[in-house]
Amino acid sequence: MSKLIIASNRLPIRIDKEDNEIKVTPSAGGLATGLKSYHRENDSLWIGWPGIMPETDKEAATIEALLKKEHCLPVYLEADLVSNFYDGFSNATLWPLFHYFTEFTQFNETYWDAYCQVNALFAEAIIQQAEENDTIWVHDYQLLLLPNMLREKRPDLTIGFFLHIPFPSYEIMRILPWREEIVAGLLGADLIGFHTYDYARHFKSSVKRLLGFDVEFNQILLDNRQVFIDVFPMGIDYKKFEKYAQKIQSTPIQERSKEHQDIDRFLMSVPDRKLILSIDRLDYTKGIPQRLKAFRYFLEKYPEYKEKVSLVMLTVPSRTDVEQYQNLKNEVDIHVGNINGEFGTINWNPVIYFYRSVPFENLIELYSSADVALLTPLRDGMNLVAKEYLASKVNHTGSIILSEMAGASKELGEAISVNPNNIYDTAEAIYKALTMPEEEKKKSVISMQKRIKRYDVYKWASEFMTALGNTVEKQSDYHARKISSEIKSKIVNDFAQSKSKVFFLDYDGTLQGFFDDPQAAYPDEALYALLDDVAALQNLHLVLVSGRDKETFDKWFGNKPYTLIAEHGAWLKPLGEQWIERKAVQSDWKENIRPVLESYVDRTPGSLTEEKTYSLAWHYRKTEIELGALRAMELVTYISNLIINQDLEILEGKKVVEIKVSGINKGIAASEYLHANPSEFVLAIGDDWTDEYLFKELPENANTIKVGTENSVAKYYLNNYKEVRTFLKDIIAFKNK
Ligand code: GDG
Repeated sequence: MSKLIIASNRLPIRIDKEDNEIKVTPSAGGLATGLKSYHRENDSLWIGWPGIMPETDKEAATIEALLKKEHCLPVYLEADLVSNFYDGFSNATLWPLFHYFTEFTQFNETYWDAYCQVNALFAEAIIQQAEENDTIWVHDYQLLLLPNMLREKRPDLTIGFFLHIPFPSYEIMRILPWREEIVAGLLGADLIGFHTYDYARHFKSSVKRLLGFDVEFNQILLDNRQVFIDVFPMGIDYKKFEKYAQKIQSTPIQERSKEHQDIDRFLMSVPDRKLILSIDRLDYTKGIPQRLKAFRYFLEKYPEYKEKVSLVMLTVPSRTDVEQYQNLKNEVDIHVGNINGEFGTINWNPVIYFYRSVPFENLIELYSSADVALLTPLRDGMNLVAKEYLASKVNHTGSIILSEMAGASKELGEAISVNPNNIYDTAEAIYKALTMPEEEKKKSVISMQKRIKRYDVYKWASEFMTALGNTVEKQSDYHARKISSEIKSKIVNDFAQSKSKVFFLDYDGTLQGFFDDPQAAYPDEALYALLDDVAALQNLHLVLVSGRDKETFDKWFGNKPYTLIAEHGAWLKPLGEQWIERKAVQSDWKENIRPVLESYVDRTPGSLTEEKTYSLAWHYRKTEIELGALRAMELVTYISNLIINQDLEILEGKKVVEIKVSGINKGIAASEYLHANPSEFVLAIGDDWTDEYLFKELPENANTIKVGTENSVAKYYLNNYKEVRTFLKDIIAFKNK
């Protein structure tokens, strides 16, 4: 049975050395907290950096034994590497950039080299452990190159990737000097998951713009496989929080922990005293100074809350070696000092500030005691604290103020939503949360709880794994039909044994690649030579069947010994004869359509029209990608209304919309040809939607081949026009044997 290997920068436990003693502590942070429950239940192997480099073999053995108990395996990193990879490229380049802090983003070759090196070390460690067809689940921004490194070495593996932080808009992503490498690194995965639809949308936009791959809904069509993109908002171990909160609720006050009794005493010492809670790593993305400014403004505007409200701010030390984090710490210290100095009294500190992490039990005590959770990150992939706070509210009390920039805000629609940069609105939100009627609070807490209880971390992980399994099934259908050496021998054998043969070959995308200007895609010398060799095969007819206009086709192939079918079948040039018009129709319809297409050219820079005998086409290959697709959709709707009751139809090809006389398509043309020239062996190759007509109309025993990875009725697949050329060469070579 295949196993699951989880790979993330940090392991769920952290190894430290204190007074020569090896110590194990649970890792803080969203990923570790969320995923460790799933790991425990699913007998997976977790590979990551334990946070320490052993000094002796004995020490390494101790560390590995401790990790093994937790089903973990270490990737050791030298101190230099940690500094350039972790503090450097991960936290001083990717982290600020992906959270839209371009002013903090550092570009440094040494950081980049270390990042590549560490990703390669992870790939090596995984490959050593992975057996055939195992599943690898890679996590987060520290390992963006890993999926493709694994894919290159081990194509048999099923690879999933989940990004825990936002994926930024293309306008931000394009700033990065290594943007193409990063996006290509991720595309090694079979499935890439994000917390929200916006992040997925941004990623697809970068794929299209940076690497030029086509994206169809949630699939990216690479040359040789598909990558699936989907949204999986991460959940928490809901029951664990709920259970623990219930336990403390039912514990009599005098039996509670010392810390909890301190909180109780503090709240009870003044009637109707309220506690606002905020918990985050001390990180500039979390909006801590803005939050403090908002709280200060609240105290100024609503002086009646003096001595009645305190903000308990738990900030967990994080990335303390990075300069911005040290600066932030100083800034927060100053804000807290100022507020407490200005508003505090002998009996009251407006801000109760902790710069440390607390044990899980104390965390739940804080969640259960707080009247309001004030969570105002400037950007946050998800924000699990919001969900944990709600899960701990077993009495359905409390309210939550949540930044609209946190991924969690998409699911927690009943929270009081704020723009964290607007300190005045945030102050008003605090007032609203404190004065909201109990019934209203209860209603919104219950409805949010229902949602996050259902979609907890187990559901999140299992939905991801199910989706990953499904992508593999979809890929395997494609791979089964991909022309292998066995399929190729079968086709070549049939070919050799047949007395009469015909090849129907599409041109653009099948024999030649795409160019921005369609006229630039003329046949190169190698292609002419190849087609001549094909046409010279005994008992074989070569038919080129294309949507191209007959003039271009005539110029390129008019004197060649091939049959030509142009304009999707409107024109036929049998071998050695003149062009024949297959259907006589009037062309006055063009007068109505042409101005419409011209207006689309004016409004869509980069697009152009093309006129053929039976059709008018609007090409948008060179336009801004989304604008072109949007205009194409508009154009199709508009023209559909114009051509009602006319003998016309619309074809949507690759980056082209074509309006043409109906009853003409490549399939009808090819089957008429076959009727007049019956053949034992039929081969048809095409890449486009319009070639599907060809595949459908041909007899059952025809060898139909789709170029590309989109769904097709064709029997087989090849990846691109280069593979088509090689395939044709192989047939010729066989004959020469
Ligand atoms: C990243 C993304 C995304 C905090 N203080 C203590 C403590 N914690 C635990 C909380 C929570 C976790 O740390 C923090 O998770 P967040 O989601 O809020 O934020 P990040 O660490 O930045 O996580 C984030 C997440 O990945 C998951 O995909 O949501 O957007 O930035 O679980 O409970 N735990 C203990 N003591 C503390 O003092 N025990």
